[in-house]
Amino acid sequence: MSRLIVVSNRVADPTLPQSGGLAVAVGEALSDGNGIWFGWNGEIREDAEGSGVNLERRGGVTLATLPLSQKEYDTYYLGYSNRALWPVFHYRLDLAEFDVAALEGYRSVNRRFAKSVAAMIDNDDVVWIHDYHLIPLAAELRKLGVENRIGFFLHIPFPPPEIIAAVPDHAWLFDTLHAYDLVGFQTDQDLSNFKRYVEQSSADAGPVTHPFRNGTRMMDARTFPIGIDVDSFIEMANTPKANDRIKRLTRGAVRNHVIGVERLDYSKGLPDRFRSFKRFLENFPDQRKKTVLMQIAPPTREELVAYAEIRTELEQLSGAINGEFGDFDWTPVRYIHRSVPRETLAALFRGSKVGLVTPLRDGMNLVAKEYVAAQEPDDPGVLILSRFAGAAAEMEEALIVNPYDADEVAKALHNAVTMELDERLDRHGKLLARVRHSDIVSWRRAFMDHLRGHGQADDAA
Ligand code: ADQ
Repeated sequence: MSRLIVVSNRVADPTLPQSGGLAVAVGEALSDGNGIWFGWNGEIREDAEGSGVNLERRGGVTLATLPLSQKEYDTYYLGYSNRALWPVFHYRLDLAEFDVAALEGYRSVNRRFAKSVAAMIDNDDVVWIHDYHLIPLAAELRKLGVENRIGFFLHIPFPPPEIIAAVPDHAWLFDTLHAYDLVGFQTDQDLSNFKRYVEQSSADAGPVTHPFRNGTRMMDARTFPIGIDVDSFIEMANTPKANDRIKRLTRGAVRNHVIGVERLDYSKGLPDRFRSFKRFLENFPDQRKKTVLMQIAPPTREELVAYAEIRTELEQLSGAINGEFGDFDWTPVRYIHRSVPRETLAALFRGSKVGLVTPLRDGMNLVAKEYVAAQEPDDPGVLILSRFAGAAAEMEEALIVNPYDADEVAKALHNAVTMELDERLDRHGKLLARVRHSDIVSWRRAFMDHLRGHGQADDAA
């Protein structure tokens, strides 16, 4: 069988448990065929631009990594990927910053990655490129004469064309997507936004066909909702250590733990969540002292102003709620601003009566799926899920909320903490079946089957 070459901004070691589901899934896809995982090693080095690729074997996979220079990190990574594309793709034009140097850095790192990847490709290899950092990579590979099958998966949302219209050079950027054989999105909504964008941008060139044609090349675009490794998460939530943690968590007078877990990112809706929790305490005074919101939000992209601002806002909000409502024996909001081992997360999910997942916009949201997997099947907790998470398209038995509406979220919280066992069992059983149905293995198999050309030609979304 032909080899698989995966390219992503960062490379994770698939043999380390903390690398998470995606790394493990990509690792499995690679070890099936002696594959290579290519990307940045996380280092910033002054001599980066002249340095070669470092090769290491890890559990049947070759990790091929290179460092970035400070300038590349500032322009490609912080500048264009995370100051321009991340906010735009999450519908936040108000936070997007565009500048020519950042765009040039983005293009030049994609060119540098392409040169290194092209040097490793054999004739029948297939290439799978991940996420918004590397959109133009296939186009750069094509320029170097690479004719292999190349796929792209976008982990974050694809916004409506009316939003993309505000991005300088969007025509260049999205035109490069046509260099792929397959482009995958998380949800039908993202796919439909992409199709509308293609239709609008080629309005003068006649009707758009699917698969999309660009000269002699055909690009297929489809939905591949990502999932989790369900059994390994269940196992993690049920170790003796996890049981011990849960006992400690549920000791004392408080009966209802509400858990929130995400990187501290403005797309995750944390200030709105804290305001909704405050509204819950205001509107349902009988729940005070019985309920605690535990929010775990490790820092991310701290060099960017928008991220520093949200940190300050959250600290103020949690302080204000605790000051107004807290008592000697009860702290309503427990806010933890650091990373936590995955096994601890699994235990916290299982020990919490409510999973509160309320992003303002999210590609999928794996935390929602992990919360469901971790629940005690005989006494499960309740998932509250934002309608703006990609996961909401599948997980309709969650309590689906509008995260901007504090009263609605407060009501859902009340509904969740008072829900009878029968209803919790019914909702959880159906949700777990869905999480199992579209798990991480089915996601990567579906994508790889289509990329290798074995997918159904006539089931185009
Ligand atoms: P993220 O925005 O990172 O991913 P998410 O899908 O929720 O969001 O995945 C986060 C992962 O990190 C989960 O596995 C979670 O358990 C873990 N995690 C979160 N907080 C942690 C903490 N404090 N300590 C340790 N682990 C923590 C992007 C897109 C999503 C998309 C995924 C996968 O933004 O929309 O679902 O990629 O495609």
